[in-house]
Amino acid sequence: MSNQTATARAHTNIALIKYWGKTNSKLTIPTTSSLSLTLDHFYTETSVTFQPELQHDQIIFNQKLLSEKQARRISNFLDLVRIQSNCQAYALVETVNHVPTAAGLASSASGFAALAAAASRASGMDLSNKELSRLARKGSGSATRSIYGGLVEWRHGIGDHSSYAMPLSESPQWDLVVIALLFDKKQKQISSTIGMERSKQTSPYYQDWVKQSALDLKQIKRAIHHQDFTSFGEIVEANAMNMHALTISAQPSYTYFNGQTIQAMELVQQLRKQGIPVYFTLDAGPNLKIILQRSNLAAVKARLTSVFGQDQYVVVAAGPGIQYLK
Ligand code: 2P0
Repeated sequence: MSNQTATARAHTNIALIKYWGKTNSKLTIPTTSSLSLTLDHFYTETSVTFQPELQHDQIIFNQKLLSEKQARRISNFLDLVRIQSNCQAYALVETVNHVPTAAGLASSASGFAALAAAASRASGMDLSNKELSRLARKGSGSATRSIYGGLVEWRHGIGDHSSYAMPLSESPQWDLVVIALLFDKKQKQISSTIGMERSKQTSPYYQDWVKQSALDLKQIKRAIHHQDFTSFGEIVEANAMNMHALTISAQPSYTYFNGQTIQAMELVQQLRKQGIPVYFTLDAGPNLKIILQRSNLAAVKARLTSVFGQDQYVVVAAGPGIQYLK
């Protein structure tokens, strides 16, 4: 096989209806379906070349060569690509992340989506987006959704073939904007993988979460259909809080909130009291994301700037699905 390089860019996504737990860890089959918005500002670009002369995979992450131990999760994923494509060679992987790593901005989502796309192409496969979504899922659950742009639903399915993402059939008319607050760029203490498993194993509310999540998904689709932003926002916020209740109610208990997270939640609540329809969500990190319509952006920014520094937030909007750069 001649060396062939493929380069792909994938954007990260923010879950509006969260994925928090697996029925099958090896295949990353989630306990619930989820819904996300792919974001325009945060992305990963990855190049992959399979090279017969290499003795092991070489992963260069943000210009730094990873040790074999650090590269293990990526190498394990490349093994899946090698099996699927019948390619024997090790790979040179160069990846640049434009996402604050592991601070609840789901860098693993864009990371494994870009890797799935670049590695599958470089190995000679030409996968459909559905097949790519299934492949990315085995790297990281949230990556399943980053194959597509805009609003994306990941149906949990019952196994490898039925668990994949697809774009939502209806789009809202409103111009959705997300303000991502950046309180903490540090690596999180409890990874999503460990956190969600602990919640599933020990939270007494886990089964209630599974039931409520299915209801939330149904109702948010209804809100989108009816162009009802208020219901949309209320469901997003309640679903996030229910997910975070699973962290607090786990044994041992943990939380991704910090003091600034709570302060920002209060600010969102105050804005709502003033009649501005804004809502929040947050993933496995302290960085609150404010969900709003672009028509209210100036008012919300003015209020934010009175409390947080201008370098503490980024305004993002819907972003595209997977892109091949070479
Ligand atoms: C999500 N989050 O739906 C959820 C909601 C955060 C909160 O980051 O174990 O990194 O690799 O499948 O995809 C999901 O965690 O976990 C996640 P793995 P992943 O986006």
